[in-house]
Amino acid sequence: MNIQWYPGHMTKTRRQIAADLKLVDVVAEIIDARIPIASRNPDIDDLVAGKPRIVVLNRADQADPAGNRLWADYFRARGYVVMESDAKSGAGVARFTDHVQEALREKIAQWRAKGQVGRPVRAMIVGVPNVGKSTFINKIAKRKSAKTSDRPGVTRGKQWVSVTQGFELLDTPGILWPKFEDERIGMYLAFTGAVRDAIIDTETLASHLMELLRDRNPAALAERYKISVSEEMTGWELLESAARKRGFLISGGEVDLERMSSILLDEFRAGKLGRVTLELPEDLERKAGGDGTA
Ligand SMILES: Nc1nc2c(ncn2[C@@H]2O[C@H](COP(=O)(O)OP(=O)(O)OP(=O)(O)O)[C@@H](O)[C@H]2O)c(=O)[nH]1
Ligand SMILES: [Mg+2]
Repeated sequence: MNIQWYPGHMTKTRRQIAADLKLVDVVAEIIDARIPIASRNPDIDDLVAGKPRIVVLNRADQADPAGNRLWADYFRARGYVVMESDAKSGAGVARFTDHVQEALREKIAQWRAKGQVGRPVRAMIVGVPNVGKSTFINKIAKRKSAKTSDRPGVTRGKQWVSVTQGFELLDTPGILWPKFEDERIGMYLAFTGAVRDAIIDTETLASHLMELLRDRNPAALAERYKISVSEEMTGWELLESAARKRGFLISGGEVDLERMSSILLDEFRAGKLGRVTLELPEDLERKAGGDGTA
């Protein structure tokens, strides 16, 4: 399976982000708490070189709470200011302002020393498509300034949103990178809806998701589809079993795997399969030999 999705406008966005960096004091990287590895742009360090950074584990409501804690510790241990949020309900977002202050502590002291009191603070919000950047900004600003929707590629251009006088946020369109170094990354981004479905074979994608859910949250899977789930079952077997249970049949007694696949993906995205963290820090260590930068 080869997933690539790098439309032309993303090249433009990267250029725009690089150009706008000089206008901001801090960069908040919004990542999906269910897939903190896959939803992190591997080029981000180069792209935002030297700016103070905040890592926001968004969609924390859809991820496993224990997973959220592990990831927060992981990023904190690497020197990032970290927060968890559910931008949809607004839980956790109010702490953003404090985190900005924390990330800018040295800067603010320098400004003060130079007599620059009341200097405005500007934060750039970056992340993959559909992770919740615009929703996060709207919740902080307490009004619907930025357009949001449950599909990737909604924000098309940059937009400044003023939170209070002297505190502004810059919304940016979601970006991906030209090449996924590992095919799993494209797949994980497709599970969560960061890349469009149309570019991937739905059944293959769903069978992989079934296997992950089998390993990470078998109880939720069994409960949702009223099927028995065991370690030896393949993703295809699980899909077939769920399709039968739901009565998705096509002529000749065959099961309609395509229909079941779309439903599984929709239900996963809608949070109906429980809170699940698909990637854990230990996956990185296994893969990268422990340096955590894969
Ligand atoms: N459950 C849950 N849903 C969220 C959260 N944050 C955003 N959403 C939903 O995710 C969808 C996408 O949100 P957007 O704010 O448009 O995402 P975006 O990152 O701005 O997307 P692009 O502009 O396309 O890059 C919307 O339907 C939001 O309601 C969250 O923390 N939890
Ligand atoms: Mg947006």
